[in-house]
Amino acid sequence: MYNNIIIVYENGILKRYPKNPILTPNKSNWWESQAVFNCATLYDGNKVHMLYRAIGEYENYISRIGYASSRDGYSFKRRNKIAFDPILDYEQFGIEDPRLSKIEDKTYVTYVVLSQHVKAGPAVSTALAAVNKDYSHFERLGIITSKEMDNKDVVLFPEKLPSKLNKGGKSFFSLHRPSSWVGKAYGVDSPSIWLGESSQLTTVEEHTLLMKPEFEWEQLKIGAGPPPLKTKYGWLVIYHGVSLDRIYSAGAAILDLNNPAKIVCRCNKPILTPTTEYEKSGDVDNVVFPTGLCNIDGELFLYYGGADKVCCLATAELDDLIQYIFQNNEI
Ligand code: BMA
Repeated sequence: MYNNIIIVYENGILKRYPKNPILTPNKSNWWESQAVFNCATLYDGNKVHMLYRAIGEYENYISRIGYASSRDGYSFKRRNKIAFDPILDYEQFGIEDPRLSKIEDKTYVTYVVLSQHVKAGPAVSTALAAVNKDYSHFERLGIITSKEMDNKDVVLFPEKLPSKLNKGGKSFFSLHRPSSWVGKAYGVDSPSIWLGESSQLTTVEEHTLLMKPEFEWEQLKIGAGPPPLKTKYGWLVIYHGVSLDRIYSAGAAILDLNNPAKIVCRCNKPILTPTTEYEKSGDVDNVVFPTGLCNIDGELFLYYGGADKVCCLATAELDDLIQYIFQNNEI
């Protein structure tokens, strides 16, 4: 029904940084000369640390990861050297879309790997690495999704939460998007966001369907954006939703603080949708792809990829965004 129509969605509550994009390709470094996008961020109370996906050539389209940091959240200083390079077998076709979480005082990055050993069948998995304090060393902890299927958009909750598996205990939780878990057996018609529970960060033992596409602007598929952010209202989950005509927008929901399987509130409108030139036109057109979220003194900084070409920023007061989600709640 919507196939041939370009739908223009109303824009949300976030304000774009007027000096967007905040990072553009750097022609003097071969590895980031063509595109820099989909950046992970982590605020340590002093600095915003950023890992971003970088493309240096279109022949093989292999992604690498660069590092940048900022004192104010707006202007970023980049390191010249590649921060994280695909060197292992399972990374050999690239490492993409990092997401940063701090858990029990350690920094972790989940990242998409395109690997040879899944190339004959599914091609996309997610791996985990622990990151040292100055983001110069990545201790690889292996692939954390099942090798039998494509699974990306994996993000980790920053703390352990009450377990469903082990009464009275606590577990690690994650969000993930198994592409093939679609159909009657799974209760969904298109790729959806699942909640994972586990006793270790490197495996998932229990899966619960959390959110499936509900609205026109996310009808094709949805996937988690940045790791959930703890607020007094619940876990703030920002995700991407893709329409049938392949417009990528950002959506938002709030999960119960002690039971992340419970959706408190879900916004029926996108909170940000491609509108500007740098979101509408790039290596893949019409893409807003959120991957980083920081709360800096009550102001939310949402970092996102624009059209698979540049890194961008949009901000909102935390309370305003929460109010907007409640006002447009569909649950
Ligand atoms: C997704 C991922 C993202 C990308 C988006 C839009 O499937 O590959 O890295 O930004 O598509 O092309």
